[in-house]
Amino acid sequence: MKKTIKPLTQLPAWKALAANHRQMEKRPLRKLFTDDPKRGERLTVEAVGLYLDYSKNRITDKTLQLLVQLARESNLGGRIDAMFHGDKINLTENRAALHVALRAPKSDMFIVDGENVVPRVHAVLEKMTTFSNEVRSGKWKGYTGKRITSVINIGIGGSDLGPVMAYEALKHYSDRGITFLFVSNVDGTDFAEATHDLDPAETLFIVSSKTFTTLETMTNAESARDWLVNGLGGDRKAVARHFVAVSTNETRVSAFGIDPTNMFGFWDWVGGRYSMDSAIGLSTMLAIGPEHFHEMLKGFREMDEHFRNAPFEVNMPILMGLLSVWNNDFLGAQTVAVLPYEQYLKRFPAYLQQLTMESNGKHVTFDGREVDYQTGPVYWGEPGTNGQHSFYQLIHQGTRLIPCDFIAFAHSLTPMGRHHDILLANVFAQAEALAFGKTPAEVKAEGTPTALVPHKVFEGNRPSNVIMADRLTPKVLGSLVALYEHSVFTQGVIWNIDSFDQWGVELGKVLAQKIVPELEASTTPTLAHDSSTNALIRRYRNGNKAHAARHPPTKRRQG
Ligand code: G6Q
Repeated sequence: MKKTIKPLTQLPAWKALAANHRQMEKRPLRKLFTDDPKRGERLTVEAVGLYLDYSKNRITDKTLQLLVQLARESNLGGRIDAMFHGDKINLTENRAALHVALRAPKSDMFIVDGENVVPRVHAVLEKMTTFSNEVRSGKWKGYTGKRITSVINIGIGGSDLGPVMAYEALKHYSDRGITFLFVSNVDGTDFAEATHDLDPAETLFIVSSKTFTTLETMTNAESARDWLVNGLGGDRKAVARHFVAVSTNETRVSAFGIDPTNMFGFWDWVGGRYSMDSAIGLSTMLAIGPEHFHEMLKGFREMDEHFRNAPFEVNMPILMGLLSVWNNDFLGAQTVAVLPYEQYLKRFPAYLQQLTMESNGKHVTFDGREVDYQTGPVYWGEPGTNGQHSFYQLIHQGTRLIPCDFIAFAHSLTPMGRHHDILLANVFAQAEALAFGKTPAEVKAEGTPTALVPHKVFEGNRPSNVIMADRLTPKVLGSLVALYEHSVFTQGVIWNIDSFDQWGVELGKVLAQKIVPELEASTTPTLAHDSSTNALIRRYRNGNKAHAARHPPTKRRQG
């Protein structure tokens, strides 16, 4: 039953939070920590192998209590139940958002439109397992009888960012006898560079596309098919041994020439950016093996259960989501920096950019009213310590407030001398420096010349979370991703927006489809865009014609 909720800014908890924020101005982090020596142990939560220290946020116990009240007044509990019950919570697309079913054990039930989808999920997992074992063991042979030594995932957005991130994150566990590559950009350079040194006879393509209509993916898949067939003597039968598909669209997969027996399915209730643990993770399973993949699913599942069952006050994704709302809407922070102190997580910020910004970059509520508060912040980041020698300056001493999520592990997967102690010393030091800074008195006491004092002062009072785990395992990665998925959901519920649609990507796609024929036309097209777009199109066409005149096709082929 839909519960009627007042507009967000009319909720009692929202108003109380605004008042609480005014009081907080007088209570910087230095004072909060001095007043409460146990704060750094108290404002923490531990669940499913992850430890979150959120004590360095600009909050008091009262703030926390009000944030939890805000979650209750926003019916977060009801919305969580609706998600897990397979309700069509993606209202604008009239779909369920049931990614939690992707990691359900066989014994669980998740119902969509009256059907338990768990058996279907496990049937696909079993098919992925058989295929992965065959490729990894060398049983699966290419068209000329050679084993597969290179796998290229062709996909974009949700059909790329998760697979790339997971491959990089779990490389330590991967089969080093196979090279994994990811082609997403329609810029031909992406494909050309990926295939540069590869032998088609040993290459397998996974065409990953939920719809199997995405322009970039289909353009790359067609180029891949040409490259493969030409490289193997022109026989199109070779496609069957070198192409598999991950999709929901069997008709289009067949039309492309991929045997549907080599298609791995998923469903419309899996959003692209929530799909890395579906068949979209086929490249991940090929890389790390089915057992590790199942461990990753277990990590997701444990976080799902925690999210569904833990009281709001000790619920890690809910706390992270609420703190993000606080920083964004009350402290006015416009971005969040994600800073993993783990080289294997180098693609994690890019992955989170889609998860967070495509989900919560919305300006109207479910019922189409324009919001009068900020929604999703900009996510960005780089692995530490590299960022320290570049953009951290602005975080420490710039004029903007940038909350940081630091992610660190107690153990390195590649222990080497003192490296890990130095790495971890840095992450702890950064969170400490951001929170407590350095006062003018402290700077003066170091004998700093008076004129330099203002330059060396660190205001501090900059909020951060520190997320720690024992080591980066497949299971921990699953829990970490689910932590952010549910934190994003929590924020979307508070803001009363649809976190599962993405209409904002449509307009550019439609306009590009209109411009392609204008660029390719053999005669000068009539252009009806604005003067800027018209001029750019003309400039491109003129440049191309001049280039073509200088390099006629025959000459280019010889070159
Ligand atoms: C993700 C979005 C989007 C999508 C890509 C690829 O949530 O829907 O990033 O994943 O546009 O779509 P296809 O998988 O259909 O090619």
